[in-house]
Amino acid sequence: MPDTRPKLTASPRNLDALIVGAGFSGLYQLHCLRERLGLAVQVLEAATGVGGTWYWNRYPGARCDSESHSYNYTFSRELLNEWEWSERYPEQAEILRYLNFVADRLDLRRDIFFNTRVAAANYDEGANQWRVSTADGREFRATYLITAVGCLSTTNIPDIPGLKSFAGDCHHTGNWPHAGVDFSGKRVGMLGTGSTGIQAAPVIAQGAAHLTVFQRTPNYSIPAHNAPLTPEFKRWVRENQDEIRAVMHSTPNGHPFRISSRRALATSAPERQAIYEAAWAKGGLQFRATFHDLLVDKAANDTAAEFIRARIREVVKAPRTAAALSDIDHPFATKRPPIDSGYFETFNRDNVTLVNLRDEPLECILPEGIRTRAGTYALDTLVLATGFDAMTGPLLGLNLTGRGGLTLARAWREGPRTYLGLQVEGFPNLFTVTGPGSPSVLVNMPVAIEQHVEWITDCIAHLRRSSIRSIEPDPQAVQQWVEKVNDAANATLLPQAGHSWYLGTNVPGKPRVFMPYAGGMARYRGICAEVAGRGYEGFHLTPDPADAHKGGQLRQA
Ligand code: NA7
Repeated sequence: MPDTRPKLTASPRNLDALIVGAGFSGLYQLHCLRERLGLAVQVLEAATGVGGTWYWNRYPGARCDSESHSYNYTFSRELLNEWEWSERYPEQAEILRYLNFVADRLDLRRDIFFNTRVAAANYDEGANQWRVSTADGREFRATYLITAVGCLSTTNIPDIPGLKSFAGDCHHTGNWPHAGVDFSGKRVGMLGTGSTGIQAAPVIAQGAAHLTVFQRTPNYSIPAHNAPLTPEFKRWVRENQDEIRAVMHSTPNGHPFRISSRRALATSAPERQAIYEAAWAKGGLQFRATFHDLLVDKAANDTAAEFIRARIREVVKAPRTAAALSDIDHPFATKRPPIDSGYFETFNRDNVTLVNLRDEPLECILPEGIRTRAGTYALDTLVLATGFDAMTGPLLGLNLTGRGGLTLARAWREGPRTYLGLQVEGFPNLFTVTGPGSPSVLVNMPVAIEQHVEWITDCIAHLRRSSIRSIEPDPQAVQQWVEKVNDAANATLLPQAGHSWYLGTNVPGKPRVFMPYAGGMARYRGICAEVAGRGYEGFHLTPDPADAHKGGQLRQA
């Protein structure tokens, strides 16, 4: 790629744009603002390297649930041609290698401050600047502040009595030691059976003397059937990049497979069974794509749910364990559906025990282990696969203060309120990549990220071209978008999970709001394009004072 880099025009601490986070979002945002717009831009990153969620989540079995050929940037032909994935589902270390490859290839590191955690960010209205202070006492100033902090980066450590008293090692999966954890000869206890616990259990069981999985809520899981990619498949990917991208851009979830137009209940029972069996044999998230109505019709969903429950009962030999694992009471895919590599089979091992916390609730953690109502389980190592304060947690953790001293915590005290998941009223020139109210976690993330980054880049280009000082959403547009997000969720079964991190119910005291936009990525992309096409409809654009005579404040509602 030719080096078309502009020279920095501002001091590193008085920038055009500041990006928080050097994961998938931050890296691409840096590239776009620096190379396409020629801005003075820096990234602040708390970690010592790039990677974001893939830097921190190094737990055993950590792997992406999107198929590798769809889990990369698609904006650059060179990047696509120069990288080759090795497995159907890339493991954490390979994704981290990929993001390091991108950072090197695009020469991004020179504009990233590592080991730099944002402590607070305040909007200075007079200067029209964001003032960002870091935990080590530095200050940066920038016209535009872009959060690229990911949706699942604030760990959720449960408030269990005695947790701190545990005498052995205790690790949250989202903050895993870089040196790894040696489980050999250890009695390991794991809390949590979401996507993470389901990935980790089979690998921990192989290395530990004993693994006890403490299950509060049973979960569906579809076999991943991970495998090395064949030379033929790799060639097919290389030769069909445009088609693969076109499919990812046309589907509601950004994955490279289409959702069938068949309806489960309009299909005969034997045919339906055959379709589920074929999807089970193929594995992966596309199990959800077998029928069009699985996420909108409870009776249709029941057919998939019952198929999976029956598979669990077939696989797991001990009847009590099989019953505890298959007694799933939320509709299929209303929580993030995990895919696994031998999760249910793991419970057939002699060194694995399932503790059903519905039968014997967890009482406390002791120095020597976990006590439930039925007794104490002695443990040497505790693994917390207990998830994240999703979507809002990473943003609230930045301690943002907008116009007039309004904090984000106050603005969102009843739940996140955004326009398109991209901007927050009262926080001019702040952009939130994959923010709440955007499809984000319901979508293959790189697809959602590329769309957001490109939209933000085009928006900033427009602001600068048109001498606009600041952009901020109108209250009415925010209200209408919040209603749209609610309506989109309510048109599906997603809220029927009752309890999920999509709804924020996994964190005590968090407002119960369905946070991502469930209307589908393709539709959302169209909405964002229309908004921009109509001169940023629903945003309030304030011209530079020098241009104020040209018409004062522009309201694009
Ligand atoms: P999840 O999906 O939020 O799962 C967390 C798990 O931890 C879930 O099974 C919880 O049970 C369990 N949990 C949480 N707190 C406790 C306590 N106090 N006691 C017992 N069990 C507890 O997080 P993951 O990391 O698995 O996945 C997050 C996303 O990352 C994933 O969906 C992918 O998108 C990537 P609960 O269901 O709350 O009863």
